[in-house]
Order: sequence, then structure tokens, then C-alpha cells
Amino acid sequence: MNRNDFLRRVISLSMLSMIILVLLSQRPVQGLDISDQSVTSSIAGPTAYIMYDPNPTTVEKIAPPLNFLLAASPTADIQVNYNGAGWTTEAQTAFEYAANIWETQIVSSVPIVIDAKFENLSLIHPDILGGAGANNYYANFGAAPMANTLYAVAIANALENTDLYSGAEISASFNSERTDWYFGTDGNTPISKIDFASVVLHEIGHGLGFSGSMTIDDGNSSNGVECTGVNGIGCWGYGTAFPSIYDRYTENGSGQSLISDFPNNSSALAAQLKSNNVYFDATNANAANGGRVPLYAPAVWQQGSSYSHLAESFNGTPNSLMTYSLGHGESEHNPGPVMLGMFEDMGWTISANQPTAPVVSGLPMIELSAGQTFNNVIDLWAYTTDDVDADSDLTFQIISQSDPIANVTIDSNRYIDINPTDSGWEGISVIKIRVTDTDTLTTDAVFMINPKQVYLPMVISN
Ligand SMILES: [Ca+2]
Ligand SMILES: [Ca+2]
Ligand SMILES: [Ca+2]
Ligand SMILES: [Zn+2]
Repeated sequence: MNRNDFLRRVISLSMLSMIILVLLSQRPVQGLDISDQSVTSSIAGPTAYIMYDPNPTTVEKIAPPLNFLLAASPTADIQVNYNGAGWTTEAQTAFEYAANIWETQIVSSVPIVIDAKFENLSLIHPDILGGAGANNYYANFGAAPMANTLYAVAIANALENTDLYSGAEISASFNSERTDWYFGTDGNTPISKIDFASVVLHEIGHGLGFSGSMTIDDGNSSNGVECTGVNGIGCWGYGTAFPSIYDRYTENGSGQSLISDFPNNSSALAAQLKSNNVYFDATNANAANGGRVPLYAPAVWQQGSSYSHLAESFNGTPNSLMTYSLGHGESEHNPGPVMLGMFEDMGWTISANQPTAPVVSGLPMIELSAGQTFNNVIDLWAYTTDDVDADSDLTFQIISQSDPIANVTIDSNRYIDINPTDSGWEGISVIKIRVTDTDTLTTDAVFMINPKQVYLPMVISN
């Protein structure tokens, strides 16, 4: 067995006993088939909620991403199982709308399947609008960017270009007891309604991996044991020895890592999680935010809200979708740049950052008379640009010549030479060039060789 298989087995063995605890303690609203849990190296993630905000400081209306509005091609495929009651046509339409937004924001070759249902989340708390989580986390798969780190299955699938988990990637629930849902998709949420599309967009975000593993044990074994069963102990890892990729980037105000600088299963860690002083610190998130990203870490631990949301300071900004609550009349139809930056740091490829093929434009027509040859007649680099590569890193080829007698060649991966094999040739040839970048993206372009035209002056007389 290779190293990865070995590590996977180690995880599965060490976690087997913890899995049921995780299910009981952190997935109160989701009924996962226990047989799913025998999948090697997989665990159920926690549910993160979005809460009703009775008193938003600003009633926000945030427009969808530009590329979605411009009908960009989807770069991912989200498939939804509408389970149980409550899925009216308008509810499904609003869900599809939110899924379609995500399909233009992230890149995955593997379909992302969501099990969605309405259920009585008021049994947990009447202010819970929805909850969702990844159905599995994977570590040490072949394409994992960081070793010994848990990735939400949708990220792992995208990185691995394989569906690692036969079940749905995400489970999402919405509160069946709320009578104030707005199922429109126009963002014109009435002032007494909750915008369902915003809630779905938020919850899909959790399922895609916007969620950390840290929690504080409430000491109540009747609702499951979160850490060691000791009240007030903070822990991470969903019962494994591995943090999630989200946890890898969290720190306190002094820059101390929550996983490295505080013991797992400790009251010291719990204190950090309630400090109002927790940050996500990683390259792309920081670039989007202009500095590290403050997370929601109120003085009283709120299971499903604390740690796995952006700080309240993001309300009133384009990044408010992943704050922990949403108020009447609001519509937030955009993940926002901070969340997308965090996703990129966690292993997602963001659609807008996808490499693009080289662009070739304006290749000239070449006029050639019998007996002529040309050396370096076109500098291909002068007509080519690429998002990433320097001209010298691109590869130029001739892939067809309509009249091969023209004998066009590329010199030094840059210049066009023309040396007709018949010195009397004076014809037409269409030359097709292919440019390949270091991402193996290609663009084809053509130029033409024509006989030299001799224009006789026209005499105008009257
Ligand atoms: Ca799957
Ligand atoms: Ca909010
Ligand atoms: Ca490129
Ligand atoms: Zn949430």
C-alpha cells in the first residue's frame, strides 16, 4: 500500500469510534446513513447555520457576480436532490438560482450533489433559517495540497478530478416552520420576508468548505460529546488528529496559530474561540480583504455560528453573505471577494482566476512574388499575449498550410520564414498557426500569403 492508502487507513481506524459521536454531536439536523461512514477516510462534517437577524444594521441588497449576470458558462455542475415536502416550483427555482451562481464561481469537473430538505429547525432554535455541511472530509488523497489536513469532499473531488464519495457531497436543511420565506430571485425581498436564495447561497458555501472543525464542548453528553466530554474544552479535527484546511489558517490577534500554539482539547483553545479576536490569515483572503480576515468569535460560543462565519464587521460590505445572520428584506446574491479568496486558499480554483488561452490577433497578410523568399517576415510574439506566460514560454506551431509549396516554417519559436519549394510559385496559401501556453491551452490563428498585386493607376478623365 502506498503512503496515502496507509494514512487513509490510519484515519479510518482511529476515527471509527468517533464518527458516531460526530454524527450525534455536530449533525443534529441531518440523518446520514451510518453505512456512509464506513467509507475509508471519510467523516461527516458539522452543520453551520445561518440565523435570522431581527435587527440588521443595514438592510443589504447585494447584486450577483458580474460573470453570472453576463451568463458566463458554468465551471461546475451542482445537482440537487429535493427531498421531502415543501419544494414548490418557486422554492426549487430559487435554489437553482443560487446553485447557478456558485456554478460560475468555482471550478470542478466532478458534479457537486446536494441533498436538500425542509425540516423543523425551530426544534433547535426558531431563528435558524438553514443549516448545511459537507457530508465528508478527506485527507491525504493524491492531489491534497497539504498533508494531514481535512478537505471538504467537494474540494477534494475538484482537486482529485474524481468523485471520492459515492454519496451527495453536501446536506442542506431549511427551516420548514418559517412563514416568512421570499422565493423570488430578483433580490427585491419584501421588508417582512427572508430571501431564500441568499440563505441557499450561504448554505452551499458551508457545504463547499466554508466551515472549520473547531468547537467547544458543552459537557452535555445527552446531545453528544463534542471534544472530550468536559464542559468548556475547545477542540478541532472532528475526532481525528487532523485539522481542516480552514483551521490551518486561523489565528488570534497576535498571530498565534489556533492549531499549533494552543493544545487541542484545552480550555486555552476554548478561550481563543470566544475572544472576539480570531482571524483567517492566508494569501488570497488577505489580498481580497486588504489584511487578514476577522472571523465571528463572540464571547459566548454559538455552535454552528461561531468560528465558521465572517465577523460582524463585514455587515454592510460586499462580503456580508458569510456573516452568521440575515435579516428581513435583505438579499445577498454574491459570495464576495473575501470568501472567494478564502476558498482559493483552501484549494478551490476560482472561475475568474482560471487560466485563459493565449490571444493572437492582427497577423498580417504577406504578399509574395515569384522568386521571393522571406526570413523573419512575421514576429509572432508581436501579435500574441497571454494571461500568465511570457511570449518566450509559449509554443508556436504551424498546423496546416493550404498550399504546402509556400513552405512556411517557424524559426526560433518566433519568426515566420517563407521559402517556396518552387521558385516560380506565386499563389495563395492560408497558414494556420497554433499557440500553446504552459497550461496547455491553445489558440489557432491564420494568416494568408497572396501574390503581390500590381495596381495600375486609374486615369480619371472627363
Ligand atoms: Ca459524490
Ligand atoms: Ca449579516
Ligand atoms: Ca494562458
Ligand atoms: Zn452560516
